[in-house]
Amino acid sequence: MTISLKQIKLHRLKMMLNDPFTTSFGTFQEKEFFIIEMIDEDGIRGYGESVAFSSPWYSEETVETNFHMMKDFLIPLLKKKVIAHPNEVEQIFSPIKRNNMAKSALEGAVWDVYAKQKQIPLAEALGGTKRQIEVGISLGIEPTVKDLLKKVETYVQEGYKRIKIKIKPGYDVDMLREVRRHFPDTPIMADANSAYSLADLEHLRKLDELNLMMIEQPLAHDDIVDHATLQAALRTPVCLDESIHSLEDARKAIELGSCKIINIKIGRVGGLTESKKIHDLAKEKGIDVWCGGMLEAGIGRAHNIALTTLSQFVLPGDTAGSSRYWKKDIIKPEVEVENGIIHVPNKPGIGYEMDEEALKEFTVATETIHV
Ligand code: OSB
Ligand code: MG
Repeated sequence: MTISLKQIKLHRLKMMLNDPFTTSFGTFQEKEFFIIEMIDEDGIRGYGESVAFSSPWYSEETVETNFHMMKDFLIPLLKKKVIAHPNEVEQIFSPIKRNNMAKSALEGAVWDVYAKQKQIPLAEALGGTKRQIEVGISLGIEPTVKDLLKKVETYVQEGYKRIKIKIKPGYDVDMLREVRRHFPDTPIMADANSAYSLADLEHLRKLDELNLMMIEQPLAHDDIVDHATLQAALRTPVCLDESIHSLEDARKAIELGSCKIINIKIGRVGGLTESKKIHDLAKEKGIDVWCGGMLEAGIGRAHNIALTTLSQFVLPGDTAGSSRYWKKDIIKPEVEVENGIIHVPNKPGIGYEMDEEALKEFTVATETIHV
């Protein structure tokens, strides 16, 4: 069996988050992104989602650069290609430097087509074995600690397996101490999105009293050297997010001792194939991994669920239920979280149907390309 693509549709969507989400970089409530629909010669449809944001605060990619890369460089590379296995897509895209989120959006759709052709769940195609996954939730910066405590209470009650809290200078140790006082036994972690430098080392050391699962990306988005210095000085495990774009980055970070944990985001590392490679290396080296989130709609969420079924995803990830983000998601059924658990769908491919009505409602433009 091989994959021969006939058509690729780039659907540009605009959706409103239920609640504004604030990080150390700013607040957003509206999300614009691409859903990729690939149709093969037998009419099988595979879906991918680009996780790039409208502005380049998290990484250099944006919705607009993704469109440019997909349309003008990446899709032309797929033209007239017969693909035997989705693992080959990474190689096909290798003439193009970086732009991992654009590559990943397309690669994810190829994986979905592949699994649907074989009539197996995407999780199985990836080599995942878990039938259910444990998930946590990521909470943005709140106006007051009281607001935050209320949110933590809500999601602890709902059964989420860990609570991640965004931090920034001035909203960190004291706030977390307060959260810890109210929730002495809850698995809690903090995500700084690069808001600190080594000059804050003494301050960050205070986190060691709070029994946090980890601190995520405390230092620069492109650093693995200072993180090694920090990790050597902290008992709290350091987890890298923004700094890891590839298997090679992961290898170097592990060798340097820059982290004890890696957050794998499919888009950030260029796709499911690279995600699997990082997972396998982490497993070999005894590094724990978990699946990070990018405020995805249902298609991206489905890919995250499938990836998380791999065995070294031993820590709960960011993949909360659809309703935490959206009044209405674009898949049927929506992603449901019950007591912190998602049951992995066993239908072929991503295991969720596109909700065509919702897709139409949220689409602002579609580009159809024949391949
Ligand atoms: O750093 O993990 C991050 C959201 C947008 C961009 C970056 C991050 C996040 C989150 C939320 O933490 C994850 C989610 O709920 O999807
Ligand atoms: Mg992060």
